[in-house]
Amino acid sequence: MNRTFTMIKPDAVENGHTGAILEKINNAGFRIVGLKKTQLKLSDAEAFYAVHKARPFFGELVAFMTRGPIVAAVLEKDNAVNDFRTLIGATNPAEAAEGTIRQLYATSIGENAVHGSDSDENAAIEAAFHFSGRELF
Ligand code: FUP
Repeated sequence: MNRTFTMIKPDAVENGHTGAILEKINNAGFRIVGLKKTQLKLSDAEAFYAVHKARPFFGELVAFMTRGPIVAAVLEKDNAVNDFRTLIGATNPAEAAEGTIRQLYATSIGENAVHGSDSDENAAIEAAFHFSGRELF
């Protein structure tokens, strides 16, 4: 079993898609190991997305990610990282495959409904950023 980390982003929470997205995650065979609704502070978003600091969209990205609550989760499944990225679809919803979470619920490349870790190593780092060991079951 592998783990991945996800956030349902402020756009999807605002638009009332939290339940539908969690249902898709559940139906795709992921076990929810940890789950919380929270809101990132600016310093949290800057740290989480530090890898993108030099990119032109960094300011917009951290403003977006802090503008409202998110739902963070740790998910478990065989091949969790890759299978979850398949479930969410391409970063740009206009390019996301039919039936993927981003194709269904995202509005733009910046406001793309969900995050999914891109490696096992980053999944562990990102899960530890949001959850303590006592919050994972
Ligand atoms: P992904 O792994 O699919 O979440 O995509 P990236 O790690 O490349 O990008 C992280 C976030 O940066 C995206 F979810 C949204 C934002 N982004 C933009 O706003 N514009 C871009 O051109 C690329 C990414």
